[in-house]
Amino acid sequence: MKNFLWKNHSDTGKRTSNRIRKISGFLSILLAAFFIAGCVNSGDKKEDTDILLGFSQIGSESAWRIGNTTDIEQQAENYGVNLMFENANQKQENQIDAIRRFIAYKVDVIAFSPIVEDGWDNVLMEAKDAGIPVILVDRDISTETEGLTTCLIGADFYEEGVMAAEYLIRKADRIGLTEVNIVEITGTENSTPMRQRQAGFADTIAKDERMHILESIDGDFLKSRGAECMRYLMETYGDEIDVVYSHNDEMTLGALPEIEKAGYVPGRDVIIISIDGGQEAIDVLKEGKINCVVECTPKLGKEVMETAIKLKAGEKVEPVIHPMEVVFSDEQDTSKIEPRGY
Ligand code: GYE
Repeated sequence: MKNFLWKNHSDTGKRTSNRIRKISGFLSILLAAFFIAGCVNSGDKKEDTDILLGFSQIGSESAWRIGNTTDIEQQAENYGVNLMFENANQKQENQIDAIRRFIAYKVDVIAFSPIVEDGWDNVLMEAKDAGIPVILVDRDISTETEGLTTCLIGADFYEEGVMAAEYLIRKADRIGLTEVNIVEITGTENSTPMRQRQAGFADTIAKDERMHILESIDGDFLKSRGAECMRYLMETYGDEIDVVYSHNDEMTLGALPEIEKAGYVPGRDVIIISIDGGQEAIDVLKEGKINCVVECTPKLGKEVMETAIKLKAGEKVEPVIHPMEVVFSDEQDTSKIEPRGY
């Protein structure tokens, strides 16, 4: 038996110990499976009932991402799926290496959240040649080649952008704005949520003549970048800014103190619209410093496990699964919002 190739890129002590538990649990399951397989049929790589799922996560850039990792780990446990988990620390090359390790290890199913849309053809062709089905989780890829992946389990980001814009139009009506100047802080360039949250929002405000985008700037889904972007935007546009549309909570939470430092009250002087709906942002919505948060749920683990089990059994799966999502805003009684769990 070859050495176990699983590298642990995790950055928190808690997760490390969970993983270590999982590694040893997983190793014993695997050894038992190899033993049984060796007795019954030396050609089998493990027991038929066993599912081994390789999952390559993007990183730990946000509360959303950490919630997504936790959910994948919990649901793998619930469904009795053996998980080889790899954290790519925001680097596409780490994800490609992880997928190659999954192929070398002959996992049953590969799942991954592609950090950006381009550049996956070669490695996915290798998975296809090895006969390993691939599930896209959370984000999509862009490719000319058919049949590299089986399905996509993730949010409808275009619709999230539409919901953000529709909220803004209602808000502008309600408070009687005649001109609305917007700055947009976008997520990681060439990632699916960045592209579609931008497009859904732009297409929707295009129907309303009051709306103008002063500038869109790349905040990479990071809190620190959100702060930097907002500092620059305040210096450049100052009180021209009526609205900040930020593609995730992390960047929003980074941006808010910069608005305050410039002497404005977020939520009152500047309309703040965010996406994700993590607990921290919802708490700030309740305080009134954020006006609207479009939900994007990280809880995709159940669908991922059910799909992996179907694929292992050779069954057909839905090509696209979108979770249901809602909008939280100052149009509702925010004290009634239930704890978010991420
Ligand atoms: O909005 C952001 C995260 O891909 C939906 O990635 C995900 C996005 C999420 O880092 O917070």
